[in-house]
Amino acid sequence: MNGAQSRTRVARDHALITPESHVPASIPGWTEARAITIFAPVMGAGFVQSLVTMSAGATSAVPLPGVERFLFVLEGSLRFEAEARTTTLEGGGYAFVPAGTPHTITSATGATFFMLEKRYVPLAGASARLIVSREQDVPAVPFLGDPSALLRTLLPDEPGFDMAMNTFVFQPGASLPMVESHVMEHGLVFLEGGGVYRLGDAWYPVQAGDAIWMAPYLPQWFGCIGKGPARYLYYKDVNRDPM
Ligand code: UGY
Ligand code: MN
Repeated sequence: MNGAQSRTRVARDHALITPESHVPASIPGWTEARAITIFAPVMGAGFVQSLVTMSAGATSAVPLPGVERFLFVLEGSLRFEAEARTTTLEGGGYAFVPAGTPHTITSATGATFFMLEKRYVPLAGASARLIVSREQDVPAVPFLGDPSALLRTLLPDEPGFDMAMNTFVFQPGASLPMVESHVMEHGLVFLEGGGVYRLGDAWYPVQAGDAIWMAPYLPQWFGCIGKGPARYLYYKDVNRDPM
């Protein structure tokens, strides 16, 4: 692909952002860190999805008031500190930080991670809590009974949580069992392998590093094509009245 070509596509109800289109920028309040803002409210998404790279010695800042944060390490190592506990997070390590919870993210040697932030939607009598874990420690469940499509639910399905973050692993030839269309929106990143993603009436070849935004009700389907499995991480808004 030469410099005048890109697989990136941006539509009213979906977007595919591929690595050759990435433009990094500094993040207000952070040091030694750069982020590519992959999706943001300015395009119609209800969240901000970023790809953050920390250099050695980097430090973070807290999100805006009322905003919750999820991060998932792709490469390298970072130090996550919150509620008087420090954890080293490496590939597959993740943290969910409820809105208003003080925390710091630093890296002594450098790290690249997925970050998703959204304005928390409060619910009377319920609250979210800090989660620090690893994808490797979460049980994989066959999706709608299909053992060739395994789902890991990284956050608790409790009323206090208004977001789900899941990973999916599809074996070659496996697919979503139907064309989904639902009120929830998605922000997604391919971690491994690839295939074909149907977004509305368009069909896109996709691979590791690609990111997809799907607006509410966008018809969506994925089929894993290739010699190895495909794995993606995705966000979904959950547990709130759509009215
Ligand atoms: O949870 C979901 O809605 C999921 N099955 N969607 C997707 O992978 N596009
Ligand atoms: Mn879906």
